[in-house]
Amino acid sequence: MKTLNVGMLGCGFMGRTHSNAYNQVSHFFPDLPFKPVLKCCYGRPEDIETLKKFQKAWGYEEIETDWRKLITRPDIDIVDVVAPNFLHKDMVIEAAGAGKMIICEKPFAMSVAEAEEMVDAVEKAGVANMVSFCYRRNPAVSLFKQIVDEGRIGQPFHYRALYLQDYTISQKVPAGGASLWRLDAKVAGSGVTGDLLAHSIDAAEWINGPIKRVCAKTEIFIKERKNAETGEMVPITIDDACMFLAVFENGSIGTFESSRYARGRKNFQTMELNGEKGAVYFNLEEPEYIQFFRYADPSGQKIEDHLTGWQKILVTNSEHPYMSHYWVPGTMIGYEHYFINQLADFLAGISGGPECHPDVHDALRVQKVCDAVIRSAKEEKWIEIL
Ligand code: SOE
Repeated sequence: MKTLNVGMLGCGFMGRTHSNAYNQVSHFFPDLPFKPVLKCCYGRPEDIETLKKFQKAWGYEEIETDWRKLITRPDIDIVDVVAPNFLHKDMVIEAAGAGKMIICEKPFAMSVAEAEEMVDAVEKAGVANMVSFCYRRNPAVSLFKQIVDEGRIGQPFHYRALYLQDYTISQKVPAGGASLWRLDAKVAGSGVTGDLLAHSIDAAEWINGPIKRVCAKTEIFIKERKNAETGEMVPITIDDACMFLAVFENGSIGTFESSRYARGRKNFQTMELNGEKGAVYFNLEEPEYIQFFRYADPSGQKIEDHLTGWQKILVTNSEHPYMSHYWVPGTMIGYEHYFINQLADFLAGISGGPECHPDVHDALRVQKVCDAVIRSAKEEKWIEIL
């Protein structure tokens, strides 16, 4: 087994999910020819105590408070970008320039212009890359895609996605700072559109093909918050909620809704596709199930009769995506395994296996839809995705 040294750029929530994946991947995917080594992790000098705790918790050999130094170290093979969004562009471009393999968290960039620069740099460098849209690697979501690819839905008519949370309802929640940078437009780029709908858009385009045009409405419910670092009241400019209509290239139409004000919803993500021959539904609150309605078989022969209903399929059998790598049928895996699965796909890709997606090109597509959504809401009109 060849070792691959990882440089982790960030030590927050995503730093933890990615570090866990590097530690676990060889246990569950022992046939991969690579073994990741957690070589060095980066955090800001002002976060040194957090960084040291992070190092200890996940087993990094070293720490670094200058990310540029970490990227240019000759012993680093993979640069993993899990820092706040505004840093992605420079980190990815410098990592590409240094010839490193790149894994980058979503949203890939703050804008299409940034994403295009990043794609150019990665293309020029010809380095292996993956953008982390982790929900694709939930086995039930992968099975959703498989059902569609097997022709079991037929002509698609409706795609419907929700992504709802409720953690910003209180006026007392501050903006900015280490844990709430997602509310600060300069750091996050956008609100729920880049943070949550990017996941829904990635899944939708993966499953149902490219989105052609969108028409959106966004809202900011609390217009001012205290900045966590300065204590001053600051205007809030990121979208707290966003709804948009979409037209797909395959002729189907979609609705997407996201909010951080959906009381009772913590990380509620659903997707449904209704077609001529069948329909599929996924709900992240029951992450090991997929629901499937069969009207006709792939040849078009009608199956529906007086006993037909929605089938609730427990996606834990060894023939289901990824599940042969885990426990026995009927036992569950969790959120952290989506990151292990995506890392396994990345490592398989660099070992001559199937090309790993989503890559920077797929992420640029998602960024184009996100930017069009924000623009559509601002200009109150339909926007074409070019
Ligand atoms: C916070 O809103 C967050 O952690 C997102 O940044 C993730 O992408 C999402 O999957 C869970 O919620």
